[in-house]
Amino acid sequence: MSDAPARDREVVAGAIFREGRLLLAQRTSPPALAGRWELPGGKVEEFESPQNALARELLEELAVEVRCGARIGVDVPLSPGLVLRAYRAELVSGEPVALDHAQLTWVDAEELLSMDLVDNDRAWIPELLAELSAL
Ligand code: DCP
Repeated sequence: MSDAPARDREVVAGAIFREGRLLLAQRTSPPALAGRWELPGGKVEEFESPQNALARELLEELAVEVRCGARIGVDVPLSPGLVLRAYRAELVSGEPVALDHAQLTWVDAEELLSMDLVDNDRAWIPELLAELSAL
């Protein structure tokens, strides 16, 4: 038995920047989130690192190989014991296609502000805008 506190399970989301734009993906489910836009990602599995989980999820969802980079923005609590975190993701190979989403789009800073982002991801808008403005 360990007295160490249980660590939060993590949902990872990837911020892929290219040529001054950020990749957003439109959700198909659940009904409450369908049609809204997010940074693509998913749940880290047991015994998996967040970095490997991000690479796995983006391969499954977008058919691309990415290298996981630095964290971006705040932790977003989803439920007790579950936290959502964004990471920069560098495209290594492949062109993103929507295998799991309704569609994909590349947005600049102005477009990001006009998108119907899922509420959780709105927490990262300041850092995403700062990055897009610097590109
Ligand atoms: N989520 C979010 N913003 C993101 C990515 C995920 O708010 N950029 C939320 C939506 C869900 C939870 O995180 O409440 C898990 O996301 P997914 O359903 O996309 O992840 P999985 O597909 O791994 O989960 P499951 O297989 O359980 O559906």
